[in-house]
Amino acid sequence: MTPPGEDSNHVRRSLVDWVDEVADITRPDSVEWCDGSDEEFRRLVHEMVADGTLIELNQRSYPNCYLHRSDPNDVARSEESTFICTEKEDDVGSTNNWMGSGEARAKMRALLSGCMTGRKMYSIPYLLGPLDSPFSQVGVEVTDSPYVAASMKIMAKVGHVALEHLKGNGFVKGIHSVGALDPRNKFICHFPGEKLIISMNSNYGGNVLLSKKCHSLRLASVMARDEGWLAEHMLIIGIEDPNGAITYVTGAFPSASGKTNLTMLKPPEYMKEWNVWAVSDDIAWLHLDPQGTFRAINPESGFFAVAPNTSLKTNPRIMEMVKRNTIFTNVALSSDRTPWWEGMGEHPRKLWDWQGRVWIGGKSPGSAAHPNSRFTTPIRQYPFLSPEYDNPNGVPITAMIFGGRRSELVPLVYESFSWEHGILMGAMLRVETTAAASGEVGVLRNDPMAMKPFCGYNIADYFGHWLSFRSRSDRLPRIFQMNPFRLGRDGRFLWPGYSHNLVLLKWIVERCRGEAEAVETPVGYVPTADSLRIEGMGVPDATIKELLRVDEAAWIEELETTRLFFESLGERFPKALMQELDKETVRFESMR
Ligand code: GTP
Ligand code: SPV
Ligand code: MN
Repeated sequence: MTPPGEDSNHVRRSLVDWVDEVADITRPDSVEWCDGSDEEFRRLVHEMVADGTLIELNQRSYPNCYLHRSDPNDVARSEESTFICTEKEDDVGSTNNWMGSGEARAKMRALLSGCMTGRKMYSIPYLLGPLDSPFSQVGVEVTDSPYVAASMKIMAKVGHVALEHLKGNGFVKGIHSVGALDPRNKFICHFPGEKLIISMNSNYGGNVLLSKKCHSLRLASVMARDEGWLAEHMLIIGIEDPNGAITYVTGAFPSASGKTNLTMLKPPEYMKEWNVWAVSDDIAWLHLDPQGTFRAINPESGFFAVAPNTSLKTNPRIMEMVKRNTIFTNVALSSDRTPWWEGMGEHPRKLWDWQGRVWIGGKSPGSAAHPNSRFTTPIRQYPFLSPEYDNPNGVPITAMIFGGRRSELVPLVYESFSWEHGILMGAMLRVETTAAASGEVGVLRNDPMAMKPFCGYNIADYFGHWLSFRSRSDRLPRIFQMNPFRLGRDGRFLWPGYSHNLVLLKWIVERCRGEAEAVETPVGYVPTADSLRIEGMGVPDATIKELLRVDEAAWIEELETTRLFFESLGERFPKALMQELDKETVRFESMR
């Protein structure tokens, strides 16, 4: 693509000027404008196969699929290197890392100076969201990584289409350089005031596909606060019942906690007459329509999702989808040049693990695929993509679900009493950490609304923003929580999960219609065992009862822990939310 040089449109002009400015600082040998075409993708891939950046997979069984191996020290998002850069620390709050914007600018400028010398700089204009949607946004990412350039073609609408959608409100600017992959100088800096992202010394998706978490969540959440909408770490699905009626719901679960799998759920045998249509597997932008209904769009055009434990058993729809046009990162490679990961099935006799070490006969020590190995696939090729995916106005949301990995305590599924109580449910989310971010796995931590790593401003203000919708609408979605991750005494999952999660979705849909039965408990409306039971489901009644149990003593402790967390958020924490917590505490006390 030639740079849109002669263009008279001043916004396009300023985009080109900005790219020139970055090139003046970073000093690449050349600048290439990406047009997002298949031809360009083939060329990028060809170059990367030639220099070993990508490995071509078996083109008969995996056409147009490639394997990328990252640096072993650069395999997940790195929260300790992620900063929100503003003037005042209080603007970002205690759940974010803060850097003064002046200091950050100086630091980044020094790191960027000449960092692309000897390399090509790719300039990638991208559009997030449907064509001609009032909610879509334009960004431009410049990067010296061809892996990022190729992946961005999958994740966003790249090229002319972005320039055509440039409007008066400008565009988000992103600068990425792999630098020397120096971990001590790894920074992912966000400047909400300038709609600017600078990412240095990483080449891992979540740190470098800047359209994703950096733009669509951290910067967009700030815009959403200022403009009265929501940018959330949420899947969006349409649940079709046997009569063909479709109910749209969103679900906020933390990283590596089941969003993609719920989005691409294949109904089990005993619910064959139902279906789940995918709108988004990771991010939702939600705007109130004039009637007060939240309408959700997916800003993304591709999936960047977890590989391990995906199998024909757990999720055949994903297995089928990733068989073409997919870039795998850090999975293992079988001797027939097909990808392999833990949980896929039988361990191949010979394989190369994610670091390229060969193992023959028997299991590789450690894991063959990295626990956070992922694949990038265009959303268009998913056969059950909702026809409403392209709707410029988004889909109307009836319910929102919060969830996360919680081996104990949290019931399988239940409903909040009100919008405010639902916000409490989301704000209270305390879940086990996963391999999606560097650091220890399985540690309980607060991850309110699954946005701990992604909210670009003070989380106390964020709760206030959620509460503010009450006065703007009387058609707010119902709020639920689900937890398919409870463990039994034997350390195994009590609930079979995956396709069986449709049982929970059915209950949620029926609750919204005033149909399914529930019992009132201090934490919300919990299903009766009967209301979840379906002929053929094969989960023993005793297990369902255990999964629905509200453990009074453990919940009271949870509320106390939550109170400490809320108090740690300081003066800006909304009183109305503390009152919701008080009310829940009183509900338990009055039971005694
Ligand atoms: P991000 O892309 O990091 O935001 O993650 P995600 O929320 O989309 O998670 P994903 O669906 O990719 O699932 C992460 C891991 O959890 C994978 O290994 C899945 O196989 C596993 N998983 C997903 N759903 C279930 C479930 O219902 N039960 C169990 N036991 N595991 C699940
Ligand atoms: C997550 O970690 O929540 C992801 C993957 O969706 S990443 O894009 O790396 O953040
Ligand atoms: Mn995610």
